[in-house]
Amino acid sequence: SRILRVAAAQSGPIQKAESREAVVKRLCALLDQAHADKVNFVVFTELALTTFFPRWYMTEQSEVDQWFEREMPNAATRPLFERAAKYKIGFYLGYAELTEDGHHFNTAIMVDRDGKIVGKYRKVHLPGHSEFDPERAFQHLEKRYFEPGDLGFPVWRTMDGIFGMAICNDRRWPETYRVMGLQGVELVALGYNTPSVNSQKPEEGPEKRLFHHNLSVQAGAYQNATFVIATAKCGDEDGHPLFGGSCIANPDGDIIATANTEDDELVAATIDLDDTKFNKETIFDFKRHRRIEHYGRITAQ
Ligand code: CDT
Repeated sequence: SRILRVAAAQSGPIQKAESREAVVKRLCALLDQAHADKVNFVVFTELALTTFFPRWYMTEQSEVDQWFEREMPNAATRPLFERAAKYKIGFYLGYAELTEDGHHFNTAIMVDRDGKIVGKYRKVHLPGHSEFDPERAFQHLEKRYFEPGDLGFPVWRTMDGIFGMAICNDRRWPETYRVMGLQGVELVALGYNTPSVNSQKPEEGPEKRLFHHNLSVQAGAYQNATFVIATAKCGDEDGHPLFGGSCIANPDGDIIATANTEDDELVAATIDLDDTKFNKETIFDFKRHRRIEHYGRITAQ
């Protein structure tokens, strides 16, 4: 058996005016809780250091760039790395990345229990739009501020398992999980910021949206025989509600732990990575059962 104690470290709302330093203090408090609960690996959320800024329409690139990190760790996040390493807790952290050569990505990193960055993922499926849309109740400008990720969906052999990463909208696409599933992934870490209402369909509220979230996470876990840890940033950010529902799904597609609040909350579970084996070797033994001669359309234009 390969037992791990894992947690979704859910974030409550981060207001536009909140500093990185104040946010990192909150994330460190979640690490303290994780340490007290003997957790080995935590998943923070997407864009964990700031408000969900793609809801704001900006025209000045210098204003946009204030939401991005030029290096990681940096002065603001170093206390998080140090505390996690002291506790021997690995983590996933989402943030906006500005590269040395001027590229903008919605990024997540995997940090091992010694505080070393072992993996980086850049969000592939960017939802929303790139120009101000007066028809929407609120904006979702990810396509304006980010470029699609250029690293694919790798997996990493770390912390005694095979780990993968995805970010928010990626969870709705079966291809996300399958590309990692084909590499034997055992644990997918994922952070999200999802508005509680559909900006283009006001009658679609939190209940239906939480259903689609759970459906996507549970199906991805089951169909690829992997654990999935999905962590929200949630609550009311400057008048814009995001739903909670952080959860941990097992390789049978069951949700084994879920959040009760829309605030900072640690959602922990003890898992055995060897529990991925049965489904990987039977119903989802990809080598024996896939029929790729019929799947061409999936990668054709
Ligand atoms: N952050 C993110 O990707 N959110 C999207 C909202 C979709 S509505 C434009 C999501 O899929 O949850």
